[in-house]
Amino acid sequence: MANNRTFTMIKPDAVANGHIGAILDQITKAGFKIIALKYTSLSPEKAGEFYAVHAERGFFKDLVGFMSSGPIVAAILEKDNAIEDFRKLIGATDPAKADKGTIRNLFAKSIDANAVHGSDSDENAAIEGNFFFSAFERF
Ligand code: IDP
Repeated sequence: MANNRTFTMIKPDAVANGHIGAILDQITKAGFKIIALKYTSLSPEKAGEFYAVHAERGFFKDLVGFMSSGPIVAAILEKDNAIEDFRKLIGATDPAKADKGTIRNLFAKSIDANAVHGSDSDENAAIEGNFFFSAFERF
């Protein structure tokens, strides 16, 4: 099943700004099938664990603070070539550099509050999906 699933979060900024419906609409219109979906939140500890790969970066503390600042939506998505196609759909990390019409271009305001997460590899998609969903919660 490699190469056909990715994991996403709608981040606290986009949830707070009322963009859940519009973002899920963009995702499904782009051909992604929702395999698992959850409205939840991250404690600072859980956010630190999720982003552990960035622990040494200067922005880590702000990232953890931001990601635990309010509710998020977590989802597992399915589509051929899911990782690459989803990263194209969301656009560059910095919304100022994201292509027109991408989710970050449309809904994000800054590089830290950038509306959505998208896995960067098949391996991380599986790890991140398992972080949020038990075997009973995904199809
Ligand atoms: P990605 O989310 O586009 O894969 P990563 O480099 O994996 O980007 O960074 C993870 C998250 O960390 C980004 O989505 C963003 O929220 C935050 N981030 C990355 N670079 C910076 C930065 O230079 N300043 C503040 N936050 C950053």
